[in-house]
Amino acid sequence: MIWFTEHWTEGVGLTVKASEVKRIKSKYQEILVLDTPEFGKMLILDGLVQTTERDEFIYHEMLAHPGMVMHPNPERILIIGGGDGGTVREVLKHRSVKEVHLCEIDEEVILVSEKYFPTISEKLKDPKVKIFIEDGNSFIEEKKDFYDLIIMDSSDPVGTSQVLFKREFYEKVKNSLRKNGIMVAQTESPILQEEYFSKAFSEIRKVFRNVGVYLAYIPTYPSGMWSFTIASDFVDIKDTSQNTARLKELKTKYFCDSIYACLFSLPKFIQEIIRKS
Ligand code: SPD
Repeated sequence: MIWFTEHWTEGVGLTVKASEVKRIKSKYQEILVLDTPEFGKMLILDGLVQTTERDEFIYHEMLAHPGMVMHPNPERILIIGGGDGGTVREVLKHRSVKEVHLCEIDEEVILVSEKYFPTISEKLKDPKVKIFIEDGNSFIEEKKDFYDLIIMDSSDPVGTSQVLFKREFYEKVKNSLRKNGIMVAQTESPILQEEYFSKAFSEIRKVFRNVGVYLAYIPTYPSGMWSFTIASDFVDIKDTSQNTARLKELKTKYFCDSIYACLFSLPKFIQEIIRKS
């Protein structure tokens, strides 16, 4: 048994007791799989927790479903990052989906997930899924007016992921969306990573006409309070009274109609951060 700590800030961290299952040095990062009594297996990239068997559903459902439900008919989906497959699994719960493209820079993440996280990666071999081992920032340049929903399932804004939090990247995302297209990105903790959160929001707002922020509570992510930013030029994302029949059909454990109805209800201090961004 070891004690693993993810350092959330200089003075705060998450520490878990675990047995080490696998440690791999890929071309891009160190991949660690731990087995913990409370959270089951945990996937860690360069010392940062990406997902755990116990709470992954919260993040993946909340990243995938709000945008999928808001879109009038989501057929072609792009996921950037997300090599563990959790977001793929969630988008495939929607009957309208014809094609899912997964663009992951590090093939090792996919291989590790297929081996150690079968319940998360279970849909990666679905015939609707096409996997591209590429840098999302370059991949997206070649696809114009193509996707209905683009989901940024990136790791934290360090190393190769930094570029995915910048205005130039969001411009490319917008060009790759069809009319009625929607983009959603994980945008870090508004408490412990306020600067990243606020910067991502302001960069996205420079590019898209309609932008909204919503939250979910994820125990193994810094502070537990996690933000997602969703944006579109043509869909009125703030109107969560649309398409609710589709929502009721979904088999989920966290996302539900009452969460959707008040998706954009935010604590006052977050409204304030957004106002100042
Ligand atoms: N600090 C954790 C942020 C991780 C976001 N991406 C997770 C990928 C899971 N599919």
